[in-house]
Amino acid sequence: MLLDEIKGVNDIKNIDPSDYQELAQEIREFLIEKISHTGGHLGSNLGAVELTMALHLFLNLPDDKLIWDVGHQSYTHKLLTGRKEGFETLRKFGGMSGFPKRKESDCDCFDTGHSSTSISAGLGLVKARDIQGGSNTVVSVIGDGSLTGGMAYEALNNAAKLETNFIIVLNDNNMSISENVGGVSKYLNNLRTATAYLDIKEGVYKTLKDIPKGNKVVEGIRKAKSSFKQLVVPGMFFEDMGVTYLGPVDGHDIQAMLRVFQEAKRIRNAVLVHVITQKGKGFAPAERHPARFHGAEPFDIETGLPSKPRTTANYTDIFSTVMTKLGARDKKVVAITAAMPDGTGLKRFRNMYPDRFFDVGIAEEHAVTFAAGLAAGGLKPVVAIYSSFLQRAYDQILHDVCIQKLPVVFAVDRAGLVGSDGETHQGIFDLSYLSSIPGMHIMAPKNKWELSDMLKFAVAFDAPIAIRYPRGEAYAGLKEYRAPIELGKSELIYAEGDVCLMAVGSMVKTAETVKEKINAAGYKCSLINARFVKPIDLEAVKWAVENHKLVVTLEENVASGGYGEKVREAVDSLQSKTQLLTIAIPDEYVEHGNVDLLKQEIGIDAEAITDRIKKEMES
Ligand SMILES: Cc1ncc(C[n+]2csc(CCOP(=O)(O)OP(=O)(O)O)c2C)c(N)n1
Repeated sequence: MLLDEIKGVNDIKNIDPSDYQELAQEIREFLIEKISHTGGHLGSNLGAVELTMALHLFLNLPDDKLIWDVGHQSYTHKLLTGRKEGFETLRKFGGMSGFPKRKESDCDCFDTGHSSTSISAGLGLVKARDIQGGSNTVVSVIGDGSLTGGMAYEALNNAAKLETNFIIVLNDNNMSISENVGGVSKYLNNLRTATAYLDIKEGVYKTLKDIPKGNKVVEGIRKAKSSFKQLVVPGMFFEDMGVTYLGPVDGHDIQAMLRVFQEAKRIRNAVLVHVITQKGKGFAPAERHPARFHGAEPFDIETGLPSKPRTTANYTDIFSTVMTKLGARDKKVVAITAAMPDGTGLKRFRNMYPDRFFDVGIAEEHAVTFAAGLAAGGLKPVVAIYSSFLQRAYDQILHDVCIQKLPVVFAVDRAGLVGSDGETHQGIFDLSYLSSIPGMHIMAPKNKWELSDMLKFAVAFDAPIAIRYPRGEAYAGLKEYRAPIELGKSELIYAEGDVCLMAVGSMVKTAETVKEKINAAGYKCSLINARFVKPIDLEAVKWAVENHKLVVTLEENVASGGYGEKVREAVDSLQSKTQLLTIAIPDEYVEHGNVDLLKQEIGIDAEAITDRIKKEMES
């Protein structure tokens, strides 16, 4: 096995070039086998095998710096930097992360997870190099999907002033998670078909480089802005900005990429190398269904089907169904996603009402202000964005939606712990950041019926409102508790005494188990489903403190700025002596791992909560 010869960084340089193809094949087989057990970002990684090999052959890590945008495609990079054993524990608690982590290797020079950051970070590393007199090479690798994110253009705009080398590799597989969308995608499509030009250009450059001072002439040609060039040079958009464009080059041809990278390294400004790859390459099911294999659950290698087929509906399914019903009922209902039609469940809405569906690309900030515009124009926009990605749009929510009190509905999916994607993807801050914005309203459903009721309530509501719901199976318990949703009103589920649990969303289910355990320990236990985190139900808080010895708030959000803090404030204002216990996620970043394990680890599982309550009651 060639792969066995790679024990650490730069070992790939000892492999004979005639064996590169075989090594690529071994890497693909290795990744398919491992990810079939652990789950992970298969498609993006299979597409980037040769690109990563070429970059490792070209660069001298860790002195040179390699930044992976999003970072979900960094598995081959991990393999080539001595982390083969880590794949046994990929994305598991305490194991290897699915994303680059500085704490994991000195070859991971910058942590990523959210898209479109790599050019900014790379430019920072370039400037740090230049100011300190360094000479290392800096490469940022960004996908065509990630190039739809506004931050990438802010960085390109800034990089255009550069007078030293900075290489940006555009890994273009024509796909985001789903089909890439919009003008950028269209533009790249045109460039892809311009391969004939590259052949001419390469030929001319080769000849020029062989003559004395030929390199200078090559540079001169690159910088020239003749009208002829305007007509024939692909990548004019980048070139006009001041970023040299090279390509397109076949991203599965290592030698071709090495030639272009060497050429790119000589250029004394920012240079974009356009590399064409195929998502899922080498595994037929992933080639056929790139969206399904973007982030795959464990699967059967023979069939490509999930090892554990899903039998129950998750919250996204419920959201998806209710959105189609609301779309049928009211022509003013429109839906917006930032490059996640599959993940958010809006694909069905898109299929049924294509004119009222908008995939804006990986552009959460734009998605929110665009929704504000739609609302100002008289429509009822529902923006579905994962909790952690919505963090990006804080100012747009405040400045464009809430100050103007526009009726935008935020469907905040993946709220709470998400598991194997780790720190960057945990949705544990939304209650804090959303509730700090005046004019925002926030709900969280206890079960699948309540999500449906809340969504209907939200669409009829005439002000900014968010519904946060978690990843995974939609709770089907407590079906009989379905009192109509009323603004700022919680729902009393059990009224007993001693301990009162006030739980938000997903924690209502946990609270039911806690209640059983508390009852078994000889205490009475009431349970309130908070429903609203903003505004909170002050009457319910009053009832809780007046009728119990201990009030316990439970939420899957960090403690700082969360529901518990709001209840504490309310209790303080009542000047009550009732004890208060806050169950929340500690103010820390929670790493990757199975969600149940993570909950145990941070003490928000039923066992740990019960123990804490018992201690409080005994004290
Ligand atoms: C801010 C943000 N929004 C959404 C996502 C979810 N996401 C992860 S990868 C991805 C698509 C990236 O496409 P591309 O850059 O072309 O990489 P590919 O997977 O095709 O290699 C998206 C939307 C994210 N990581 N960050």
